[in-house]
This record gives sequence, C-alpha cells and structure tokens, in this order.
Amino acid sequence: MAKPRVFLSRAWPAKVEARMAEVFDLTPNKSDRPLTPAEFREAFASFDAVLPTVTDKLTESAFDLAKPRTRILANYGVGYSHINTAEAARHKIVVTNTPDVLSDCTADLAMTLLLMVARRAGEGERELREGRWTGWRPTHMIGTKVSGATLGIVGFGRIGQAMAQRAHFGFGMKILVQNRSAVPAEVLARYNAVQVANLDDLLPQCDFVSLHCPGGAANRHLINSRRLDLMKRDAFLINTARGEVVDEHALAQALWFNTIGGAGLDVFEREPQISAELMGADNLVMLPHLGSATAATREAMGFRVFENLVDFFEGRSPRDQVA
Ligand code: 8YV
Repeated sequence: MAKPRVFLSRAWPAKVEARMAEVFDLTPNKSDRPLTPAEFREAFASFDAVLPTVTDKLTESAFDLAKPRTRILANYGVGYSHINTAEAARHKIVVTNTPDVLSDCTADLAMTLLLMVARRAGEGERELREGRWTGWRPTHMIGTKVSGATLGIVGFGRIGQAMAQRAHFGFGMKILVQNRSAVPAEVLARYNAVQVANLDDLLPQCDFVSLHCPGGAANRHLINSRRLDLMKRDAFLINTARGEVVDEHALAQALWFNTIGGAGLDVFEREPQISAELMGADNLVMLPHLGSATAATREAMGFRVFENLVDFFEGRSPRDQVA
C-alpha cells in the first residue's frame, strides 16, 4: 500500500521529521513561513494529512474547495482556535491536537511571566543593560511579593492545574479557580484550591490572575475593560493562553492608567504584531509565544502528532481527536 502523503506546514524538530519520513510520504514546507489560504487549498487537494500550527489561519476560505484529499488535520499544539472546525467537519476531516506534553513547560512560562512582572525583572534588566543603574538603595525598583499571595486561575484544565501545582507547592500561594464546569473536589483538594462561581467573583479577590482557558469565539475578549476594572489596582494579569482572550486595547489602557499593577503576556491578538501602546508600557513583560518552546516539549508535541497519524491511518481513533 502507498504511504499516506503528509504535509508539514512549518519546520519541525529534526528527530520528529526524520521519524515521520520513515513511515509517511512526507513533504515539509521548506520556506518555513505561514501559508496562505490558497496554499492550504492546494495542500488539501493533494495530501492525505496536513499538519498545521498556530500560525496557520485555517479560516473558511482555506476549506473552499469541492473535494479535499485530506482526511486529517493533525495540529502541532494543544490550542486549535486557528482552525475552523465546522468547515473541517463539513468535509469530514478529523482534527487532532497535542495535549498533556506541553502542560509543564507552559505552566513554567506562566510562572516565569508572573515572577518577572511582580519583581520587575524586565524593567531591571533594561535599566542595567542601558547603563542606567546607579547602585543599590533601599527604595530601588520595589516589586510585589509573590509567596503567599492569592492566584486566580481561569480555566482549570491540564495547564491550569500545572500552574496551581507550581504556585501552591513552590510559592505557598492561595489558589482560586474559575472553570466552565465543576472541578472535582479531589482535584481542588490537591492544591487546597477553591472554585468560585464565576469570573466576576474571582477577579476582585486576586493578586494575580493567570489565564489557561481555550481561545476561539466563545472566549474572545473574556478579559475586557469592565473585567479589568474588577481587578485590584495592584493585581497582575498573566496570559499564556490565546491573544484573543484579552482585549489588548483595554489592557493597554489599564496599564497606562495604572488601574492594574501590570501584566505578563506570551500571546497576542495579532501575532507577531505588537501594538505601540503595549510596546510602551513599562509595567508589562512580553515574550514571543514561548510557552512550549523547549527542546523536550517541542519533540514530544511532534511525536504526539505522529502517534495520532499512525492511529488514524491504521484505522483506530486517534487519542487526541477534538473534532
Ligand atoms: C505552540 C501553543 O507553540 O500548543 C499551543 O496551543 O500555543 C504552543 O504550545 C503553538 O501553538 C504551536 O502550534
């Protein structure tokens, strides 16, 4: 039997590409740049599997073809709000993602942002590198104590729980949780966490709020100006989830007018574009979507896609089918 034709939309870790090429008829995107909807239509017409990432905007127009050859979209990443799953379903294309393997590293990065913004690490490094540091003094660059503070976690899935693990056991933080469904009591008990009724109840109680919910239309601008106003004046917002979850203009206003203490962002509404109003905010730490960016995790994500493909082409349901 001919090997399934598999298209990789970006360059992947070499070990994963090598393994894929042993089993599949693999075509990588040598240019390693995001593809256009027209290029995706071409890929859908000629490959059995297409393997996209967050930079591929698979909107309605990408699916505008009569009869795709593609039967599975095996996404490299846990979030898949960049894929129009209704359109994929219309063409009977299965969609999979890569949960679990990136939870630790994404939570590590959320904690990195939290610590950086609370302890003014970005500002401090800029001052030092620019030669503006005049030496130690008792009142220099005073930050906010993290240990023992209250952390609100929005979305208590795998990554939210990994964040709670770090915050509770590493920093003795008090954990409040907001989640769509009721979190089992034994899961909350692991972190001595309390689930609140809704987001509006959570926000005024927290010193830090960390977002771990999915992106997509349902959560677009979940954090808007009204909700930012509910946060304490010295509280910090951390986003390693998806850019669209936060109304960036409203956040910039909150940062500029100091109605919140600061923010740490790894994801943005129009990646890789960053608005001038965010660029100029000193009480903001920004990273270029690095949540899962470790060698071990990026390889594990690739092998998880590989397993999903092997299952699919051998006639089993892929374990990570999401649509
Ligand atoms: C990835 C992520 O870097 O998994 C996700 O949803 O945001 C990151 O781990 C990226 O999405 C890869 O597609």
